[in-house]
Amino acid sequence: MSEPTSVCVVGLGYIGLPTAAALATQGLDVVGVDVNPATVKTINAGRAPFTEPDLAIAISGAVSLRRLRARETPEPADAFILAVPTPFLADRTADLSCVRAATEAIAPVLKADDLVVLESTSPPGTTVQMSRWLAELRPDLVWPHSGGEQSDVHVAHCPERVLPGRIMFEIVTNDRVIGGLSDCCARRAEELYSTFVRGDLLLTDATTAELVKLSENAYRDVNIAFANELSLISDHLEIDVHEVVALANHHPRVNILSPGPGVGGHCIAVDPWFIVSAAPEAARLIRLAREVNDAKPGHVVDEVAKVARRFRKPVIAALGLAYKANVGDLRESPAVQIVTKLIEQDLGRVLVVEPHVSTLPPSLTSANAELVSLNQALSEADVIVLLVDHTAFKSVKRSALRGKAILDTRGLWR
Ligand code: SAJ
Repeated sequence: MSEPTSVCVVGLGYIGLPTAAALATQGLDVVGVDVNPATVKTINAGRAPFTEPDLAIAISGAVSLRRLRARETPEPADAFILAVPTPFLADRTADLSCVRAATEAIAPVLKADDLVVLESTSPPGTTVQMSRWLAELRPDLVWPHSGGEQSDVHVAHCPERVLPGRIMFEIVTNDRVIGGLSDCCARRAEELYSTFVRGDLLLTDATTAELVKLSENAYRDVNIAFANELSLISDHLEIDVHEVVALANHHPRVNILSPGPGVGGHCIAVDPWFIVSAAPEAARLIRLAREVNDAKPGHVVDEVAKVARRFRKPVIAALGLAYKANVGDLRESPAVQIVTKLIEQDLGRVLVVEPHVSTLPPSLTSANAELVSLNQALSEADVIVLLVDHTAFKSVKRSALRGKAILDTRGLWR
């Protein structure tokens, strides 16, 4: 057994690329693989294909030192990390087609003593499934789901847990859970991650690691659902939920999260469903939390419509489109859903302010939403609905809001 010196990272998105950069920064020889030729070209030019603090500088350094190169197909390496998307299907079960495609891509270049780590957030049992798929493709090698400690190739799950906006910091400092298909698999993965992680590496089995990751996001979802349910109750009672939460949080053992317009992003709004589909009868609270959070954008639209009816031809300004504060990521964003529904309801002209993007997504452009500056929105709007607590919105002067109907879904202007 020897420490890995070369790593092939499959999937160069929000997790794979920072991981590749972190490994390369520690002096490992890293090849990153992505099916998107534009991503490969951008990285090989020393640039980052998306915005994340400190990523661009890490990529440019790693590429210029020839520690990191991007390719469209995998190359032989000591270790393989799969960081591909695992979205959900229409029935809310996991779509594992990218994991399957990644296993098919790496299978031809695998050899005895290699390590394969699945980082993608996955339903319980996926790492074993991945090992079975690899065994079908490479029957010449012994795999740990059947060969145990004696396997030729080592297979483990090491779920990512970094927070967008802090990825480059957390990827190094967070503790990591490593689930091996055997003890030996877990220890081999530990060796790989110890090259760049300064947090603790906690070893377990693969299915436990899979459920740990899903539980982390479901825990947050359930707690946000509690806050969002309180906001519905407070609206009903015509009191300010943000004041309720702030005052309740003065209790030494209470820490309610922040209510908002809904839960977005590609993790917290998705992962709890993997638990629900693994144990539908048992996962009652987790399912209900998802339903509460998914219903929140509709409630915000109803509230805006109520207020807009006070004006003859209202101009409605939506502040923020991103799924959360200070990022430009619009994936699964409740703000996008809300703006789309406001336009569909034809309540009036809809202005959108999103300082973190330069263009609106095509669905909103074709629906006639207008991307405007904060100043234009503040001067033209009758109704202002604050959807994202971007720092840029915090400093809006109270005088600029005078005379307008305000719906502050995040409590930023309390
Ligand atoms: N939100 C609220 N109220 C809150 C906190 C969040 O409404 O009090 C909303 C946000 O506005 C956003 C959504 O929830 O729409 C999710 O935001 P987030 O900051 O809670 O989480 P993500 O999706 O950016 O990242 C999460 C993190 N998981 C946990 O904190 C348990 C991150 O550590 C994971 O690595 C990431 O999911 C992932 O990739 O799984």
